[in-house]
Amino acid sequence: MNKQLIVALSKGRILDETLPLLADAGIEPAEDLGKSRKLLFDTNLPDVKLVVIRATDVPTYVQLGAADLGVAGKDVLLEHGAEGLYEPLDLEIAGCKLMTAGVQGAEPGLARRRVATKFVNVARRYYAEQGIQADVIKLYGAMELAPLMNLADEIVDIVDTGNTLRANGMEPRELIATISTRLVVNKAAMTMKHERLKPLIERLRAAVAERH
Ligand code: PRT
Ligand code: MG
Repeated sequence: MNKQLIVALSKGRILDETLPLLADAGIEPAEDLGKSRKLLFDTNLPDVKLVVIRATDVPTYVQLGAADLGVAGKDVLLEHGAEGLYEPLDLEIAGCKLMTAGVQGAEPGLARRRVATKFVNVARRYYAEQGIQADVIKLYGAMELAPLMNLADEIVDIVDTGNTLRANGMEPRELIATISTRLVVNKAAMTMKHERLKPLIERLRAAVAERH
Protein backbone atom coordinates (compact mmCIF):
# COMPACT_ATOMS: atom_id res chain seq x y z
CA MET A 1 0.00 0.00 0.00
CA ASN A 2 1.23 3.48 -0.83
CA LYS A 3 1.91 5.22 2.49
CA GLN A 4 3.26 8.38 0.89
CA LEU A 5 1.58 11.58 2.08
CA ILE A 6 0.71 14.32 -0.38
CA VAL A 7 -0.05 17.73 1.10
CA ALA A 8 -1.87 20.27 -1.10
CA LEU A 9 -1.00 23.88 -0.30
CA SER A 10 -2.82 26.99 -1.52
CA LYS A 11 -0.48 29.30 -3.38
CA GLY A 12 -0.95 33.02 -2.89
CA ARG A 13 -1.32 34.81 0.40
CA ILE A 14 -1.99 31.72 2.55
CA LEU A 15 1.28 30.00 1.59
CA ASP A 16 3.64 32.33 3.47
CA GLU A 17 1.77 31.77 6.71
CA THR A 18 1.42 28.01 6.16
CA LEU A 19 5.11 27.20 5.73
CA PRO A 20 6.21 28.22 9.27
CA LEU A 21 3.42 26.08 10.76
CA LEU A 22 4.49 23.10 8.63
CA ALA A 23 8.12 23.68 9.67
CA ASP A 24 7.08 23.65 13.34
CA ALA A 25 5.31 20.36 12.65
CA GLY A 26 8.53 18.96 11.19
CA ILE A 27 7.90 19.36 7.45
CA GLU A 28 10.13 21.58 5.34
CA PRO A 29 10.27 21.83 1.56
CA ALA A 30 13.53 20.52 0.09
CA GLU A 31 13.84 23.71 -1.97
CA ASP A 32 12.54 27.28 -1.92
CA LEU A 33 8.94 27.12 -3.19
CA GLY A 34 8.97 30.74 -4.30
CA LYS A 35 12.09 30.37 -6.44
CA SER A 36 10.84 27.44 -8.47
CA ARG A 37 8.31 26.93 -11.24
CA LYS A 38 7.75 23.38 -10.07
CA LEU A 39 4.39 22.38 -8.61
CA LEU A 40 5.38 19.14 -6.84
CA PHE A 41 8.07 19.35 -4.15
CA ASP A 42 10.06 16.93 -2.04
CA THR A 43 10.42 17.66 1.66
CA ASN A 44 12.89 16.76 4.39
CA LEU A 45 10.71 13.69 5.04
CA PRO A 46 11.06 10.94 2.42
CA ASP A 47 7.36 10.01 2.56
CA VAL A 48 5.90 13.55 2.39
CA LYS A 49 5.48 15.61 -0.77
CA LEU A 50 3.93 19.05 -1.29
CA VAL A 51 1.86 20.30 -4.20
CA VAL A 52 1.33 24.05 -4.51
CA ILE A 53 -1.88 24.83 -6.39
CA ARG A 54 -4.68 27.39 -6.78
CA ALA A 55 -6.50 27.80 -3.46
CA THR A 56 -9.79 26.92 -5.14
CA ASP A 57 -8.35 23.61 -6.39
CA VAL A 58 -7.20 22.38 -2.96
CA PRO A 59 -10.58 20.92 -1.86
CA THR A 60 -10.89 19.05 -5.16
CA TYR A 61 -7.44 17.45 -4.82
CA VAL A 62 -8.15 16.35 -1.25
CA GLN A 63 -11.73 15.24 -1.87
CA LEU A 64 -10.69 13.02 -4.79
CA GLY A 65 -7.67 11.66 -2.92
CA ALA A 66 -5.00 13.09 -5.24
CA ALA A 67 -3.75 14.73 -2.03
CA ASP A 68 -4.19 13.24 1.44
CA LEU A 69 -4.41 16.57 3.19
CA GLY A 70 -4.63 20.20 2.26
CA VAL A 71 -4.63 23.76 3.49
CA ALA A 72 -7.43 26.06 2.32
CA GLY A 73 -9.44 29.09 3.37
CA LYS A 74 -12.83 28.45 4.95
CA ASP A 75 -14.31 30.66 2.21
CA VAL A 76 -13.05 28.23 -0.42
CA LEU A 77 -14.33 25.26 1.62
CA LEU A 78 -17.78 26.81 2.10
CA GLU A 79 -18.02 27.43 -1.63
CA HIS A 80 -16.76 23.96 -2.59
CA GLY A 81 -18.75 21.93 -0.04
CA ALA A 82 -17.50 19.47 2.57
CA GLU A 83 -18.22 16.13 0.90
CA GLY A 84 -15.36 13.64 1.33
CA LEU A 85 -13.42 16.02 3.56
CA TYR A 86 -12.63 16.17 7.24
CA GLU A 87 -11.72 19.55 8.67
CA PRO A 88 -9.82 18.62 11.85
CA LEU A 89 -7.95 21.84 12.52
CA ASP A 90 -8.30 25.63 12.31
CA LEU A 91 -4.81 26.90 11.45
CA GLU A 92 -5.89 30.39 12.57
CA ILE A 93 -4.07 32.18 9.76
CA ALA A 94 -5.17 34.54 6.95
CA GLY A 95 -8.20 35.69 8.92
CA CYS A 96 -10.83 37.74 7.09
CA LYS A 97 -14.58 38.04 6.68
CA LEU A 98 -16.97 37.00 3.95
CA MET A 99 -19.41 39.88 3.58
CA THR A 100 -21.97 41.52 1.40
CA ALA A 101 -21.04 45.01 0.26
CA GLY A 102 -22.57 47.78 -1.78
CA VAL A 103 -22.09 51.34 -2.96
CA GLN A 104 -21.59 53.78 -0.04
CA GLY A 105 -24.87 55.34 1.06
CA ALA A 106 -26.99 53.36 -1.41
CA GLU A 107 -29.97 51.43 -0.02
CA PRO A 108 -29.92 47.73 -0.88
CA GLY A 109 -33.43 47.98 -2.38
CA LEU A 110 -36.38 45.69 -1.86
CA ALA A 111 -36.75 44.27 -5.33
CA ARG A 112 -34.71 41.41 -6.75
CA ARG A 113 -31.06 42.02 -6.03
CA ARG A 114 -28.25 41.47 -8.53
CA VAL A 115 -25.23 40.05 -6.69
CA ALA A 116 -21.78 39.72 -8.26
CA THR A 117 -19.36 37.26 -6.65
CA LYS A 118 -16.95 34.41 -7.16
CA PHE A 119 -18.70 32.67 -4.24
CA VAL A 120 -21.91 31.80 -6.09
CA ASN A 121 -22.92 28.84 -3.91
CA VAL A 122 -22.32 30.74 -0.67
CA ALA A 123 -24.21 33.75 -2.04
CA ARG A 124 -27.23 31.75 -3.25
CA ARG A 125 -27.46 29.98 0.10
CA TYR A 126 -27.08 33.23 2.08
CA TYR A 127 -29.70 35.25 0.19
CA ALA A 128 -32.14 32.32 0.24
CA GLU A 129 -31.72 32.06 4.02
CA GLN A 130 -32.43 35.78 4.32
CA GLY A 131 -35.52 35.44 2.14
CA ILE A 132 -34.07 37.88 -0.37
CA GLN A 133 -34.57 37.27 -4.08
CA ALA A 134 -31.16 37.41 -5.71
CA ASP A 135 -29.76 36.95 -9.19
CA VAL A 136 -26.22 35.77 -8.59
CA ILE A 137 -23.66 36.70 -11.24
CA LYS A 138 -20.40 34.74 -11.36
CA LEU A 139 -17.22 36.81 -11.61
CA TYR A 140 -13.62 35.63 -11.31
CA GLY A 141 -12.14 38.79 -9.82
CA ALA A 142 -12.47 42.55 -9.22
CA MET A 143 -15.93 42.15 -7.70
CA GLU A 144 -15.65 45.73 -6.35
CA LEU A 145 -16.04 47.02 -9.88
CA ALA A 146 -19.42 45.41 -10.54
CA PRO A 147 -21.71 47.85 -8.65
CA LEU A 148 -19.79 50.86 -10.00
CA MET A 149 -20.37 49.62 -13.54
CA ASN A 150 -24.02 48.87 -12.76
CA LEU A 151 -23.47 45.17 -13.34
CA ALA A 152 -24.75 44.40 -9.83
CA ASP A 153 -26.43 45.99 -6.79
CA GLU A 154 -24.29 44.17 -4.29
CA ILE A 155 -21.22 41.93 -4.08
CA VAL A 156 -20.23 39.04 -1.84
CA ASP A 157 -16.50 39.19 -1.23
CA ILE A 158 -13.71 38.84 1.28
CA VAL A 159 -13.08 41.85 3.48
CA ASP A 160 -10.07 42.33 5.73
CA THR A 161 -9.26 45.97 6.46
CA GLY A 162 -12.08 47.26 4.22
CA ASN A 163 -9.58 49.41 2.30
CA THR A 164 -10.35 47.80 -1.05
CA LEU A 165 -14.08 48.49 -0.64
CA ARG A 166 -13.51 52.08 0.49
CA ALA A 167 -11.08 52.77 -2.36
CA ASN A 168 -13.89 51.84 -4.75
CA GLY A 169 -16.66 53.86 -3.09
CA MET A 170 -18.20 50.80 -1.44
CA GLU A 171 -19.03 49.79 2.13
CA PRO A 172 -19.45 46.45 3.91
CA ARG A 173 -23.06 45.48 4.75
CA GLU A 174 -23.78 42.05 6.25
CA LEU A 175 -21.36 39.48 7.68
CA ILE A 176 -21.84 36.06 6.10
CA ALA A 177 -18.99 34.16 7.78
CA THR A 178 -15.80 34.73 9.72
CA ILE A 179 -12.96 33.10 7.76
CA SER A 180 -9.63 31.49 8.62
CA THR A 181 -7.45 28.85 7.02
CA ARG A 182 -8.26 25.18 7.73
CA LEU A 183 -6.50 21.85 7.47
CA VAL A 184 -8.56 19.38 5.47
CA VAL A 185 -8.02 15.63 5.22
CA ASN A 186 -9.32 13.10 2.71
CA LYS A 187 -11.83 10.88 4.53
CA ALA A 188 -10.49 7.60 3.17
CA ALA A 189 -6.88 8.62 3.92
CA MET A 190 -7.88 9.48 7.48
CA THR A 191 -8.77 5.80 7.93
CA MET A 192 -6.12 4.15 5.73
CA LYS A 193 -3.21 6.33 6.82
CA HIS A 194 -4.40 7.13 10.31
CA GLU A 195 -1.17 6.12 12.06
CA ARG A 196 0.81 8.48 9.85
CA LEU A 197 -1.72 11.33 9.84
CA LYS A 198 -2.66 11.43 13.52
CA PRO A 199 0.76 12.55 14.86
CA LEU A 200 1.15 15.04 12.02
CA ILE A 201 -2.22 16.65 12.79
CA GLU A 202 -1.34 16.75 16.48
CA ARG A 203 2.03 18.42 15.77
CA LEU A 204 0.23 21.02 13.65
CA ARG A 205 -2.32 21.53 16.43
CA ALA A 206 0.54 22.15 18.87
CA ALA A 207 2.22 24.55 16.41
CA VAL A 208 -1.02 26.56 16.16
CA ALA A 209 -1.48 26.59 19.95
CA GLU A 210 2.12 27.79 20.45
CA ARG A 211 1.30 30.97 18.56
CA HIS A 212 -1.17 32.13 21.17
O1 PRT B 1 -6.21 34.79 -7.04
P1 PRT B 1 -7.55 34.56 -6.43
O2 PRT B 1 -8.68 35.22 -7.14
O3 PRT B 1 -7.86 33.11 -6.16
O4 PRT B 1 -7.57 35.22 -4.96
P2 PRT B 1 -6.58 36.26 -4.27
O5 PRT B 1 -5.34 36.46 -5.08
O6 PRT B 1 -7.38 37.44 -3.82
O7 PRT B 1 -6.20 35.50 -2.94
P3 PRT B 1 -5.13 34.34 -2.66
O8 PRT B 1 -5.36 33.20 -3.62
O9 PRT B 1 -3.78 34.89 -2.57
O10 PRT B 1 -5.60 33.94 -1.17
C1 PRT B 1 -6.97 33.73 -0.98
C2 PRT B 1 -7.26 33.26 0.43
O11 PRT B 1 -6.67 34.10 1.43
C3 PRT B 1 -8.75 33.33 0.62
O12 PRT B 1 -9.34 32.09 0.28
C4 PRT B 1 -8.93 33.72 2.09
O13 PRT B 1 -9.16 32.55 2.85
C5 PRT B 1 -7.59 34.35 2.48
N1 PRT B 1 -7.63 35.81 2.64
C6 PRT B 1 -7.36 36.48 3.80
C7 PRT B 1 -7.90 36.73 1.70
C8 PRT B 1 -7.80 38.00 2.32
N2 PRT B 1 -7.46 37.80 3.62
C9 PRT B 1 -8.05 39.20 1.53
N3 PRT B 1 -7.97 40.30 2.07
N4 PRT B 1 -8.22 36.62 0.39
C10 PRT B 1 -8.44 37.73 -0.33
N5 PRT B 1 -8.37 39.00 0.17
C11 PRT B 1 -8.61 40.10 -0.80
C12 PRT B 1 -10.10 40.31 -1.07
O14 PRT B 1 -10.54 39.47 -2.13
C13 PRT B 1 -10.17 41.77 -1.47
O15 PRT B 1 -9.84 41.98 -2.81
O16 PRT B 1 -8.14 41.33 -0.33
C14 PRT B 1 -9.09 42.37 -0.61
C15 PRT B 1 -9.74 42.85 0.66
O17 PRT B 1 -8.77 43.22 1.61
P4 PRT B 1 -8.96 44.60 2.42
O18 PRT B 1 -7.89 44.55 3.47
O19 PRT B 1 -8.76 45.72 1.45
O20 PRT B 1 -10.35 44.59 3.02
MG1 MG C 1 -4.26 35.09 -6.35
